[in-house]
Amino acid sequence: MMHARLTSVDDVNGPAQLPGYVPQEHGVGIVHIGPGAFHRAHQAVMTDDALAHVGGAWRIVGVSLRSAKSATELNKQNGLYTLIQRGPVASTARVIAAIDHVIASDPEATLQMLCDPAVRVVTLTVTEAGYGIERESHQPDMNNPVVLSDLENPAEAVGVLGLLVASIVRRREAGVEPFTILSCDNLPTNGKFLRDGLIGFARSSYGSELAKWIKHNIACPCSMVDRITPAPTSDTFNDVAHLIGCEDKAAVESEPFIQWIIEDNFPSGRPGWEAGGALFVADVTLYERMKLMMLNGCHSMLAYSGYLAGKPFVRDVMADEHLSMLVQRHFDKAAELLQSLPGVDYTDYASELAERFSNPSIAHRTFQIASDGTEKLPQRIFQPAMEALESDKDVRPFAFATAMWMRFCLQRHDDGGCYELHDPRSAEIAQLVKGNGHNSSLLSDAIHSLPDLIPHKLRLNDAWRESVTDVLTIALNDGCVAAVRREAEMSCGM
Ligand code: CS2
Repeated sequence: MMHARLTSVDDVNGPAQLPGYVPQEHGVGIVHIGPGAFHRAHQAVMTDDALAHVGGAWRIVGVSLRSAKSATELNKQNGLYTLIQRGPVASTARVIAAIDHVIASDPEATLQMLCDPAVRVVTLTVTEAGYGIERESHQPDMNNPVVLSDLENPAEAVGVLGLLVASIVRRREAGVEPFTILSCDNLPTNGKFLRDGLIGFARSSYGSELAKWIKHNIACPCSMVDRITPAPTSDTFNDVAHLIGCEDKAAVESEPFIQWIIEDNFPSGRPGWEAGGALFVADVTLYERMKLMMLNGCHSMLAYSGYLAGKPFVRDVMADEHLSMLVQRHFDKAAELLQSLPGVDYTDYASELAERFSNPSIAHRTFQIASDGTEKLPQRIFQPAMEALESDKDVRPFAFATAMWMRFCLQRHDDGGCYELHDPRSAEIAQLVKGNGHNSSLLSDAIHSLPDLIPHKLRLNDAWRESVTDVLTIALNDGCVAAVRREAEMSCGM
Protein backbone atom coordinates (compact mmCIF):
# COMPACT_ATOMS: atom_id res chain seq x y z
CA MET A 1 0.00 0.00 0.00
CA MET A 2 1.32 3.47 -0.88
CA HIS A 3 1.09 6.06 1.86
CA ALA A 4 1.17 9.85 1.67
CA ARG A 5 4.30 11.33 3.22
CA LEU A 6 4.15 12.99 6.63
CA THR A 7 4.32 16.74 5.99
CA SER A 8 1.78 18.06 8.49
CA VAL A 9 0.14 16.64 11.58
CA ASP A 10 -3.09 16.63 9.56
CA ASP A 11 -1.63 13.76 7.51
CA VAL A 12 -1.58 11.50 10.56
CA ASN A 13 -4.53 9.13 10.65
CA GLY A 14 -3.42 6.44 13.04
CA PRO A 15 -3.09 6.04 16.79
CA ALA A 16 -0.10 8.36 17.23
CA GLN A 17 0.20 11.03 19.88
CA LEU A 18 0.32 14.48 18.25
CA PRO A 19 2.24 17.51 19.52
CA GLY A 20 0.43 19.35 22.29
CA TYR A 21 1.23 22.76 20.80
CA VAL A 22 1.15 24.61 17.48
CA PRO A 23 4.76 24.54 16.21
CA GLN A 24 4.48 27.78 14.21
CA GLU A 25 3.60 29.66 17.38
CA HIS A 26 7.06 29.01 18.82
CA GLY A 27 10.25 30.60 17.52
CA VAL A 28 13.66 28.97 17.29
CA GLY A 29 15.93 29.17 20.37
CA ILE A 30 18.25 26.17 19.98
CA VAL A 31 20.82 25.11 17.39
CA HIS A 32 21.56 21.40 17.63
CA ILE A 33 24.69 20.02 15.97
CA GLY A 34 24.25 16.36 14.99
CA PRO A 35 20.48 15.79 14.47
CA GLY A 36 20.78 11.99 14.05
CA ALA A 37 18.64 9.26 15.58
CA PHE A 38 19.80 9.81 19.16
CA HIS A 39 19.00 13.52 19.14
CA ARG A 40 15.59 12.82 17.64
CA ALA A 41 14.84 10.22 20.31
CA HIS A 42 16.18 12.26 23.20
CA GLN A 43 16.77 16.04 23.39
CA ALA A 44 14.20 16.83 20.70
CA VAL A 45 11.59 14.80 22.61
CA MET A 46 12.29 16.58 25.89
CA THR A 47 12.13 19.89 23.99
CA ASP A 48 8.78 18.82 22.51
CA ASP A 49 7.52 18.22 26.06
CA ALA A 50 8.91 21.56 27.20
CA LEU A 51 7.17 23.36 24.32
CA ALA A 52 3.87 21.62 25.06
CA HIS A 53 3.88 22.14 28.82
CA VAL A 54 5.98 25.22 29.49
CA GLY A 55 6.09 26.95 26.10
CA GLY A 56 8.65 29.50 24.94
CA ALA A 57 10.62 30.16 21.78
CA TRP A 58 12.67 26.98 21.92
CA ARG A 59 12.27 25.14 18.64
CA ILE A 60 15.41 23.62 17.21
CA VAL A 61 17.41 24.19 14.03
CA GLY A 62 19.52 21.12 13.33
CA VAL A 63 23.00 21.36 11.84
CA SER A 64 24.47 18.37 10.11
CA LEU A 65 28.19 18.78 9.50
CA ARG A 66 28.76 15.44 7.83
CA SER A 67 25.90 13.95 5.89
CA ALA A 68 22.89 15.55 4.25
CA LYS A 69 20.62 12.62 5.10
CA SER A 70 18.82 14.09 8.11
CA ALA A 71 18.33 17.41 6.31
CA THR A 72 16.92 15.68 3.24
CA GLU A 73 14.48 13.58 5.24
CA LEU A 74 13.41 16.13 7.84
CA ASN A 75 13.15 19.20 5.62
CA LYS A 76 10.78 17.36 3.25
CA GLN A 77 8.55 16.82 6.27
CA ASN A 78 8.75 20.35 7.68
CA GLY A 79 10.88 18.95 10.49
CA LEU A 80 8.15 16.53 11.64
CA TYR A 81 8.95 12.91 12.39
CA THR A 82 7.64 9.98 14.37
CA LEU A 83 9.24 8.31 17.36
CA ILE A 84 8.21 4.73 18.14
CA GLN A 85 8.79 3.86 21.77
CA ARG A 86 9.04 0.10 21.98
CA GLY A 87 8.13 -1.37 25.33
CA PRO A 88 8.49 -5.07 26.15
CA VAL A 89 4.78 -5.57 25.46
CA ALA A 90 3.39 -2.60 23.50
CA SER A 91 4.74 0.18 21.30
CA THR A 92 3.53 3.76 21.14
CA ALA A 93 4.04 6.29 18.38
CA ARG A 94 4.42 10.00 18.82
CA VAL A 95 4.89 12.80 16.29
CA ILE A 96 7.58 15.27 17.32
CA ALA A 97 7.45 18.88 16.11
CA ALA A 98 10.40 20.42 17.98
CA ILE A 99 12.71 20.60 14.94
CA ASP A 100 12.11 23.54 12.62
CA HIS A 101 14.54 22.56 9.88
CA VAL A 102 18.04 21.16 9.33
CA ILE A 103 21.04 22.86 7.69
CA ALA A 104 23.38 20.39 5.98
CA SER A 105 27.08 20.94 5.21
CA ASP A 106 26.68 24.69 4.86
CA PRO A 107 29.15 26.49 7.17
CA GLU A 108 27.99 30.01 6.27
CA ALA A 109 24.31 29.21 6.87
CA THR A 110 25.35 27.49 10.11
CA LEU A 111 27.28 30.54 11.27
CA GLN A 112 24.39 32.84 10.47
CA MET A 113 22.03 30.63 12.43
CA LEU A 114 24.46 30.43 15.36
CA CYS A 115 24.66 34.22 15.36
CA ASP A 116 20.90 34.73 15.45
CA PRO A 117 20.17 36.60 18.70
CA ALA A 118 17.15 34.32 19.24
CA VAL A 119 19.50 31.35 19.68
CA ARG A 120 20.35 31.03 23.36
CA VAL A 121 21.34 27.39 23.63
CA VAL A 122 23.53 25.23 21.37
CA THR A 123 23.31 21.48 21.98
CA LEU A 124 25.59 18.81 20.52
CA THR A 125 25.52 15.09 19.77
CA VAL A 126 28.54 14.67 17.52
CA THR A 127 29.83 11.38 19.04
CA GLU A 128 33.03 10.92 20.99
CA ALA A 129 35.10 11.35 17.82
CA GLY A 130 33.33 14.44 16.52
CA TYR A 131 34.74 17.20 18.70
CA GLY A 132 38.29 17.36 17.35
CA ILE A 133 39.59 17.59 20.92
CA GLU A 134 42.38 15.45 22.37
CA ARG A 135 41.12 13.37 25.22
CA GLU A 136 44.04 13.68 27.64
CA SER A 137 44.93 17.32 27.16
CA HIS A 138 41.43 18.64 26.32
CA GLN A 139 43.20 20.69 23.62
CA PRO A 140 42.34 20.89 19.89
CA ASP A 141 43.56 17.72 18.20
CA MET A 142 46.41 18.72 15.90
CA ASN A 143 46.24 15.37 14.11
CA ASN A 144 42.74 16.16 12.98
CA PRO A 145 42.84 17.71 9.46
CA VAL A 146 39.60 19.69 9.98
CA VAL A 147 40.91 21.22 13.21
CA LEU A 148 44.22 22.11 11.56
CA SER A 149 42.63 23.76 8.57
CA ASP A 150 40.13 25.63 10.81
CA LEU A 151 43.02 26.89 12.94
CA GLU A 152 44.82 28.17 9.86
CA ASN A 153 41.74 29.83 8.49
CA PRO A 154 39.32 30.43 11.37
CA ALA A 155 37.05 32.74 9.38
CA GLU A 156 36.24 29.84 7.02
CA ALA A 157 35.82 27.18 9.70
CA VAL A 158 33.88 24.01 8.92
CA GLY A 159 34.41 21.88 12.08
CA VAL A 160 32.69 21.92 15.48
CA LEU A 161 35.29 23.93 17.41
CA GLY A 162 35.97 26.33 14.56
CA LEU A 163 32.31 27.10 13.90
CA LEU A 164 31.46 27.57 17.56
CA VAL A 165 34.42 29.90 18.16
CA ALA A 166 33.72 31.86 14.95
CA SER A 167 30.11 32.37 16.01
CA ILE A 168 31.18 33.44 19.51
CA VAL A 169 33.45 36.05 17.88
CA ARG A 170 30.72 37.32 15.55
CA ARG A 171 28.12 37.52 18.31
CA ARG A 172 30.53 39.36 20.55
CA GLU A 173 31.37 41.86 17.80
CA ALA A 174 27.68 42.42 17.14
CA GLY A 175 26.93 42.88 20.84
CA VAL A 176 24.69 39.78 20.93
CA GLU A 177 24.38 37.97 24.26
CA PRO A 178 26.41 34.72 24.37
CA PHE A 179 24.69 31.34 24.15
CA THR A 180 25.13 28.36 26.44
CA ILE A 181 26.70 25.26 24.86
CA LEU A 182 25.50 21.87 26.09
CA SER A 183 27.34 18.69 25.12
CA CYS A 184 25.12 15.60 25.10
CA ASP A 185 27.75 12.98 24.24
CA ASN A 186 28.89 10.04 26.36
CA LEU A 187 32.14 11.61 27.52
CA PRO A 188 33.27 12.22 31.09
CA THR A 189 32.80 15.86 32.16
CA ASN A 190 31.63 16.54 28.62
CA GLY A 191 30.96 20.25 29.27
CA LYS A 192 34.40 20.88 30.70
CA PHE A 193 36.00 18.90 27.87
CA LEU A 194 34.23 21.05 25.28
CA ARG A 195 34.90 24.30 27.13
CA ASP A 196 38.64 23.55 27.40
CA GLY A 197 38.69 22.65 23.70
CA LEU A 198 36.98 25.93 22.75
CA ILE A 199 39.35 27.97 24.91
CA GLY A 200 42.38 26.16 23.43
CA PHE A 201 41.11 26.70 19.89
CA ALA A 202 40.40 30.39 20.56
CA ARG A 203 43.86 30.88 22.05
CA SER A 204 45.60 29.31 19.04
CA SER A 205 43.49 30.93 16.36
CA TYR A 206 42.49 34.34 17.73
CA GLY A 207 44.76 34.92 20.72
CA SER A 208 44.62 34.87 24.49
CA GLU A 209 42.24 37.78 24.91
CA LEU A 210 39.43 35.84 23.24
CA ALA A 211 40.39 32.69 25.14
CA LYS A 212 40.01 34.59 28.41
CA TRP A 213 36.72 36.09 27.32
CA ILE A 214 35.30 32.66 26.51
CA LYS A 215 36.49 31.37 29.86
CA HIS A 216 34.51 34.06 31.66
CA ASN A 217 31.48 34.36 29.42
CA ILE A 218 30.55 31.04 27.83
CA ALA A 219 28.77 28.46 29.97
CA CYS A 220 29.24 24.81 29.00
CA PRO A 221 27.26 22.75 31.49
CA CYS A 222 27.87 19.00 31.70
CA SER A 223 25.06 16.55 31.04
CA MET A 224 24.39 12.83 31.19
CA VAL A 225 22.05 11.50 28.52
CA ASP A 226 20.48 8.08 28.37
CA ARG A 227 18.10 6.34 26.00
CA ILE A 228 18.77 3.17 24.03
CA THR A 229 18.25 4.09 20.38
CA PRO A 230 18.90 1.40 17.77
CA ALA A 231 19.61 2.64 14.26
CA PRO A 232 16.29 2.84 12.35
CA THR A 233 15.63 -0.03 9.91
CA SER A 234 12.96 -0.94 7.38
CA ASP A 235 10.99 -2.38 10.33
CA THR A 236 10.96 1.10 11.89
CA PHE A 237 9.58 2.64 8.70
CA ASN A 238 7.01 -0.13 8.11
CA ASP A 239 5.76 0.01 11.69
CA VAL A 240 5.52 3.79 11.56
CA ALA A 241 3.54 3.70 8.31
CA HIS A 242 1.16 1.30 10.01
CA LEU A 243 0.88 3.37 13.20
CA ILE A 244 0.49 6.85 11.69
CA GLY A 245 -1.10 5.96 8.37
CA CYS A 246 1.50 7.81 6.29
CA GLU A 247 5.12 7.40 5.25
CA ASP A 248 7.89 8.84 7.42
CA LYS A 249 11.49 8.39 6.33
CA ALA A 250 12.79 10.47 9.26
CA ALA A 251 11.24 8.17 11.87
CA VAL A 252 13.29 6.81 14.75
CA GLU A 253 12.72 4.23 17.45
CA SER A 254 13.84 3.89 21.04
CA GLU A 255 13.09 2.20 24.32
CA PRO A 256 10.53 3.91 26.62
CA PHE A 257 13.19 4.82 29.22
CA ILE A 258 14.67 8.31 29.00
CA GLN A 259 17.02 10.17 31.32
CA TRP A 260 18.76 13.54 31.13
CA ILE A 261 20.71 14.90 34.07
CA ILE A 262 21.91 18.44 33.45
CA GLU A 263 24.18 20.81 35.34
CA ASP A 264 22.00 23.83 36.02
CA ASN A 265 24.09 26.57 34.44
CA PHE A 266 22.20 28.43 31.70
CA PRO A 267 22.89 32.18 32.06
CA SER A 268 20.88 32.97 28.90
CA GLY A 269 17.84 30.87 29.77
CA ARG A 270 16.73 27.40 28.74
CA PRO A 271 13.63 25.38 27.86
CA GLY A 272 11.56 23.85 30.65
CA TRP A 273 13.08 20.42 29.99
CA GLU A 274 11.85 19.28 33.41
CA ALA A 275 8.50 18.79 31.65
CA GLY A 276 10.06 15.84 29.79
CA GLY A 277 11.67 14.45 32.94
CA ALA A 278 15.08 16.17 32.86
CA LEU A 279 16.73 16.53 36.25
CA PHE A 280 18.76 19.69 36.95
CA VAL A 281 21.56 19.27 39.48
CA ALA A 282 24.59 21.22 40.68
CA ASP A 283 27.08 18.48 39.71
CA VAL A 284 26.57 15.74 37.12
CA THR A 285 29.89 13.93 37.63
CA LEU A 286 28.65 10.98 39.67
CA TYR A 287 25.69 10.35 37.39
CA GLU A 288 28.01 10.46 34.41
CA ARG A 289 30.42 7.99 35.98
CA MET A 290 27.59 5.63 36.87
CA LYS A 291 26.22 5.62 33.35
CA LEU A 292 29.55 5.46 31.54
CA MET A 293 31.00 2.73 33.72
CA MET A 294 27.91 0.58 34.23
CA LEU A 295 25.71 1.02 31.16
CA ASN A 296 28.21 1.98 28.47
CA GLY A 297 31.10 -0.08 29.83
CA CYS A 298 28.93 -3.17 29.99
CA HIS A 299 27.53 -2.39 26.54
CA SER A 300 31.02 -2.38 25.05
CA MET A 301 31.96 -5.62 26.85
CA LEU A 302 28.81 -7.39 25.65
CA ALA A 303 29.05 -5.91 22.15
CA TYR A 304 32.48 -7.45 21.42
CA SER A 305 31.96 -10.73 23.24
CA GLY A 306 28.34 -11.06 22.12
CA TYR A 307 28.97 -10.23 18.48
CA LEU A 308 31.88 -12.68 18.29
CA ALA A 309 29.81 -15.35 20.06
CA GLY A 310 27.14 -15.07 17.36
CA LYS A 311 24.63 -12.77 19.08
CA PRO A 312 23.38 -10.07 16.69
CA PHE A 313 21.29 -8.20 19.29
CA VAL A 314 21.74 -7.15 22.91
CA ARG A 315 18.54 -9.03 23.81
CA ASP A 316 20.17 -12.25 22.50
CA VAL A 317 23.15 -11.64 24.78
CA MET A 318 20.81 -11.30 27.74
CA ALA A 319 19.10 -14.58 26.85
CA ASP A 320 22.44 -16.42 26.88
CA GLU A 321 23.34 -18.14 30.13
CA HIS A 322 27.04 -17.29 30.10
CA LEU A 323 26.96 -13.85 28.54
CA SER A 324 24.24 -12.67 30.91
CA MET A 325 26.42 -13.75 33.84
CA LEU A 326 29.26 -11.67 32.46
CA VAL A 327 26.88 -8.73 32.12
CA GLN A 328 25.94 -9.05 35.79
CA ARG A 329 29.61 -9.38 36.77
CA HIS A 330 30.45 -6.24 34.84
CA PHE A 331 27.68 -4.25 36.56
CA ASP A 332 28.82 -5.47 40.00
CA LYS A 333 32.50 -4.75 39.47
CA ALA A 334 31.94 -1.35 37.88
CA ALA A 335 29.56 -0.40 40.72
CA GLU A 336 32.26 -1.25 43.27
CA LEU A 337 34.33 1.61 41.84
CA LEU A 338 31.64 4.25 42.21
CA GLN A 339 31.32 6.72 45.06
CA SER A 340 27.87 6.69 46.61
CA LEU A 341 25.30 8.89 44.95
CA PRO A 342 22.47 10.09 47.21
CA GLY A 343 19.13 8.65 46.14
CA VAL A 344 20.67 6.04 43.84
CA ASP A 345 21.07 2.36 44.67
CA TYR A 346 23.56 0.80 42.24
CA THR A 347 22.05 -2.66 42.71
CA ASP A 348 18.65 -1.34 41.62
CA TYR A 349 20.30 0.55 38.76
CA ALA A 350 21.95 -2.69 37.58
CA SER A 351 18.62 -4.59 37.71
CA GLU A 352 16.95 -1.85 35.73
CA LEU A 353 19.76 -1.95 33.14
CA ALA A 354 19.43 -5.74 32.83
CA GLU A 355 15.72 -5.31 32.21
CA ARG A 356 16.31 -2.60 29.61
CA PHE A 357 18.96 -4.68 27.83
CA SER A 358 16.54 -7.65 27.78
CA ASN A 359 13.66 -5.70 26.18
CA PRO A 360 12.49 -8.17 23.48
CA SER A 361 11.08 -5.38 21.29
CA ILE A 362 14.38 -3.53 20.95
CA ALA A 363 16.65 -4.83 18.19
CA HIS A 364 19.86 -3.13 19.31
CA ARG A 365 22.73 -4.51 17.28
CA THR A 366 25.89 -5.56 19.10
CA PHE A 367 27.73 -4.53 15.93
CA GLN A 368 26.36 -0.97 16.24
CA ILE A 369 27.68 -0.65 19.80
CA ALA A 370 31.00 -2.25 18.76
CA SER A 371 31.83 0.71 16.50
CA ASP A 372 34.46 3.33 17.42
CA GLY A 373 36.15 1.24 20.12
CA THR A 374 39.20 3.50 20.29
CA GLU A 375 36.89 6.42 21.10
CA LYS A 376 34.68 4.61 23.59
CA LEU A 377 36.96 2.27 25.54
CA PRO A 378 39.12 4.88 27.34
CA GLN A 379 36.25 6.17 29.51
CA ARG A 380 34.21 2.95 29.57
CA ILE A 381 36.88 0.30 30.20
CA PHE A 382 40.43 1.65 30.64
CA GLN A 383 39.54 4.31 33.21
CA PRO A 384 37.66 1.86 35.47
CA ALA A 385 40.49 -0.66 34.95
CA MET A 386 43.00 1.90 36.23
CA GLU A 387 40.79 2.71 39.19
CA ALA A 388 40.42 -1.00 39.97
CA LEU A 389 44.19 -1.44 39.89
CA GLU A 390 44.75 1.58 42.09
CA SER A 391 42.22 0.49 44.69
CA ASP A 392 43.18 -3.18 44.61
CA LYS A 393 39.85 -4.25 43.15
CA ASP A 394 39.05 -6.81 40.47
CA VAL A 395 40.50 -5.80 37.11
CA ARG A 396 39.49 -8.97 35.31
CA PRO A 397 36.10 -7.82 33.86
CA PHE A 398 37.85 -4.88 32.19
CA ALA A 399 40.68 -7.08 30.91
CA PHE A 400 38.06 -9.46 29.48
CA ALA A 401 36.30 -6.60 27.66
CA THR A 402 39.63 -5.33 26.33
CA ALA A 403 40.71 -8.77 25.12
CA MET A 404 37.41 -9.31 23.31
CA TRP A 405 37.80 -5.90 21.65
CA MET A 406 41.31 -6.89 20.54
CA ARG A 407 39.91 -10.15 19.15
CA PHE A 408 37.20 -8.10 17.38
CA CYS A 409 39.93 -5.97 15.77
CA LEU A 410 40.93 -9.00 13.68
CA GLN A 411 37.79 -8.45 11.58
CA ARG A 412 36.99 -12.13 11.29
CA HIS A 413 34.71 -14.61 12.98
CA ASP A 414 35.92 -17.98 14.24
CA ASP A 415 34.52 -19.58 11.07
CA GLY A 416 36.57 -17.24 8.87
CA GLY A 417 33.67 -14.93 7.90
CA CYS A 418 34.74 -11.26 7.72
CA TYR A 419 33.27 -7.94 8.85
CA GLU A 420 34.50 -4.37 8.72
CA LEU A 421 36.04 -2.51 11.64
CA HIS A 422 34.22 0.82 12.02
CA ASP A 423 36.72 2.89 13.93
CA PRO A 424 38.52 6.16 13.17
CA ARG A 425 41.81 4.28 13.78
CA SER A 426 40.93 1.16 11.79
CA ALA A 427 43.81 1.60 9.31
CA GLU A 428 46.40 1.84 12.11
CA ILE A 429 44.89 -1.16 13.87
CA ALA A 430 44.85 -3.25 10.68
CA GLN A 431 48.53 -2.46 10.18
CA LEU A 432 49.42 -3.42 13.74
CA VAL A 433 47.57 -6.74 13.81
CA LYS A 434 48.88 -7.86 10.41
CA GLY A 435 50.73 -11.15 10.94
CA ASN A 436 50.01 -11.08 14.70
CA GLY A 437 46.47 -12.37 14.66
CA HIS A 438 47.20 -16.00 15.52
CA ASN A 439 49.22 -15.49 18.66
CA SER A 440 47.64 -14.02 21.78
CA SER A 441 50.81 -12.38 23.13
CA LEU A 442 51.74 -10.86 19.79
CA LEU A 443 48.21 -9.60 19.23
CA SER A 444 48.00 -8.11 22.72
CA ASP A 445 51.45 -6.47 22.38
CA ALA A 446 50.57 -5.09 18.97
CA ILE A 447 47.36 -3.42 20.09
CA HIS A 448 48.79 -2.27 23.41
CA SER A 449 51.38 -0.39 21.33
CA LEU A 450 48.74 1.78 19.63
CA PRO A 451 49.88 5.31 20.57
CA ASP A 452 47.81 7.39 23.02
CA LEU A 453 45.21 4.78 23.76
CA ILE A 454 45.77 2.31 26.59
CA PRO A 455 47.16 4.16 29.63
CA HIS A 456 50.78 3.47 30.58
CA LYS A 457 49.84 2.15 33.99
CA LEU A 458 47.84 -0.62 32.38
CA ARG A 459 50.36 -1.31 29.65
CA LEU A 460 53.06 -1.81 32.25
CA ASN A 461 51.00 -3.86 34.69
CA ASP A 462 51.79 -7.59 34.59
CA ALA A 463 48.49 -8.75 36.09
CA TRP A 464 46.57 -6.75 33.51
CA ARG A 465 48.67 -8.00 30.61
CA GLU A 466 48.38 -11.62 31.80
CA SER A 467 44.59 -11.40 32.06
CA VAL A 468 44.27 -9.93 28.58
CA THR A 469 46.55 -12.58 27.07
CA ASP A 470 44.78 -15.34 28.97
CA VAL A 471 41.38 -14.42 27.48
CA LEU A 472 42.87 -13.97 24.02
CA THR A 473 44.57 -17.38 24.17
CA ILE A 474 41.28 -19.21 24.69
CA ALA A 475 39.48 -17.03 22.15
CA LEU A 476 42.10 -17.72 19.47
CA ASN A 477 42.64 -21.41 20.26
CA ASP A 478 39.17 -22.60 21.23
CA GLY A 479 36.92 -19.89 19.81
CA CYS A 480 34.94 -16.99 21.21
CA VAL A 481 31.99 -19.02 22.50
CA ALA A 482 34.46 -21.10 24.54
CA ALA A 483 36.17 -17.94 25.83
CA VAL A 484 32.82 -16.59 27.01
CA ARG A 485 31.85 -19.89 28.65
CA ARG A 486 35.18 -20.28 30.39
CA GLU A 487 35.10 -16.68 31.63
CA ALA A 488 31.60 -17.10 33.06
CA GLU A 489 32.47 -20.42 34.70
CA MET A 490 35.73 -19.17 36.09
CA SER A 491 34.61 -15.87 37.52
CA CYS A 492 31.05 -16.61 38.48
CA GLY A 493 31.88 -19.77 40.39
CA MET A 494 29.96 -22.18 38.14
C1 CS2 B 1 25.94 2.52 23.29
C2 CS2 B 1 25.22 3.82 23.58
O1 CS2 B 1 26.43 2.55 20.99
C3 CS2 B 1 26.90 2.63 22.11
O2 CS2 B 1 28.09 2.75 22.30
O3 CS2 B 1 26.62 2.12 24.45
O4 CS2 B 1 24.81 4.45 22.43
C4 CS2 B 1 24.03 3.60 24.52
O5 CS2 B 1 23.02 2.84 23.90
C5 CS2 B 1 23.47 4.92 24.97
O6 CS2 B 1 24.48 5.66 25.59
C6 CS2 B 1 22.30 4.70 25.92
O7 CS2 B 1 21.95 5.89 26.48
